[in-house]
Amino acid sequence: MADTFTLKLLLLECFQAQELNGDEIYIKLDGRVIWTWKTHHDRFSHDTSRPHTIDKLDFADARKHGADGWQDAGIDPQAFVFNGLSGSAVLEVWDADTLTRDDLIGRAPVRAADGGHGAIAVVIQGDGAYYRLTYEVIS
Ligand SMILES: [Ca+2]
Repeated sequence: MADTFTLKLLLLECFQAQELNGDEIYIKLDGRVIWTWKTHHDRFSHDTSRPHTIDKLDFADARKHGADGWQDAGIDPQAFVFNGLSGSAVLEVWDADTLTRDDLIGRAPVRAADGGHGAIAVVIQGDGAYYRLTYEVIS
């Protein structure tokens, strides 16, 4: 089949959180939530001195980085490998808010043509937040 590809999520890094207590991040692929802070109780922040905050989530090696260094993230790397995508896909990084509408921090379009380029890192930036999402496309 032409133009089908596999997306492998590798890493999400926070360089500037939007909120003081850390961002309640969730990630969507084509509108479907594929990872959420709700399940893992980790907020993202550049300042990991705050409780339950991480600045890196390594999907490929199932580990997260916080004040105590790298730790087991309790995830299955295979859950972040998406086979049989066709045409193009969109990754979105959101911050959940209790009292106001959730914020879309940014999005990354993923295409079959990205295949074979190794790890691709995109800046996810918006609403004062600055993240980097790294993934690989295999086509
Ligand atoms: Ca929030």
